[in-house]
Amino acid sequence: MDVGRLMEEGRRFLSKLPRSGRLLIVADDDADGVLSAHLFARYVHKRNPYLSTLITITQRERMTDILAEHPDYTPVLLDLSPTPQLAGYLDETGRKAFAVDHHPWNEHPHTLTGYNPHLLGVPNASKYNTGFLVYLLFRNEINKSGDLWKVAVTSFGDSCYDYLKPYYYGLDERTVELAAHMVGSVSPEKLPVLFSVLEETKDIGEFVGNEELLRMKREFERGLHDILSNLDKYLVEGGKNYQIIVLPPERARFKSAVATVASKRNPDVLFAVGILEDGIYNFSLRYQQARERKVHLGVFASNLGRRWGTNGGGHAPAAGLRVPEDRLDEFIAEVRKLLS
Ligand SMILES: [Mn+2]
Repeated sequence: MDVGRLMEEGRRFLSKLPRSGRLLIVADDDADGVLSAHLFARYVHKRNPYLSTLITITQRERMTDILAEHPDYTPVLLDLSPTPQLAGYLDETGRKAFAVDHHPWNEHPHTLTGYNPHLLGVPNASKYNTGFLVYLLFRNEINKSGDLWKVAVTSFGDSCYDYLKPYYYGLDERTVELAAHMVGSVSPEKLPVLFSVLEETKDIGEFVGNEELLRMKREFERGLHDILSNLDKYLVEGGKNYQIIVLPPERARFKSAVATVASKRNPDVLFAVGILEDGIYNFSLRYQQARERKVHLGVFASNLGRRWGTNGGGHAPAAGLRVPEDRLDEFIAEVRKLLS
């Protein structure tokens, strides 16, 4: 069974981690990344008390800079697939790194030890989200400490929740959803608040009752609603089955939520929602009908990222892609071609 194979591979992965020294946990800035970072740091430390951990939440294209800024740490990437830049950096420096991830990998530098179901050829590998993989690594300790609800929350937005439900038997689904939205609403500068709440709460009931996090969630929802009800204002180009939307930089934190919600409301439309920063459009791509239409946004994004020397990648229905400002028309033409 696939989960059995993943557990076995997880044991091998853990045995390769250093027993002492400093770990730099670099995690994606979404609910799966943030909660995985919290769980990984907490349980790797319980297991190896001589390891110290530092958590950084970031975007994929910033990874290499962050590693270079912390030369004395062993990096552990969570929910982030290696970029060509990172592969070049690791190959050049020979620096050892680790990664727990469920995105398809196009790069695999030889000094990177990965724990990723895609590397094992497991079917539907993307659905074993990073939170679930971290759970497999530390499951005895997580079960004992009553932290299983955090694993459930990581998986909520990652389309594997239904599949993983038996593992979370007994949790109320609406409460898990609320907790996932609370995590997803925290702005980057407020992440320390979230991490301290996660350290201190003993169960999901206490977590969803946290007033400060609930206030952040309401604020986020107001902003999201405001954008979604004025989406035409941000439309750059649209056809019958695609919409290219560019939000102003001050709305950057709403980008992926706008893409996800808009595409769930219009499953037969491909949404590209981007922000222009430093001459590059950073797009979130979503297409609910990707699988039925035999479209893989992750492959699409990774090919274009390679062509333009930027970054792209992800899953079939959800991916990220950086498009140089002067390639916007070419990008739109590629979207049309993909859907035709
Ligand atoms: Mn994920």
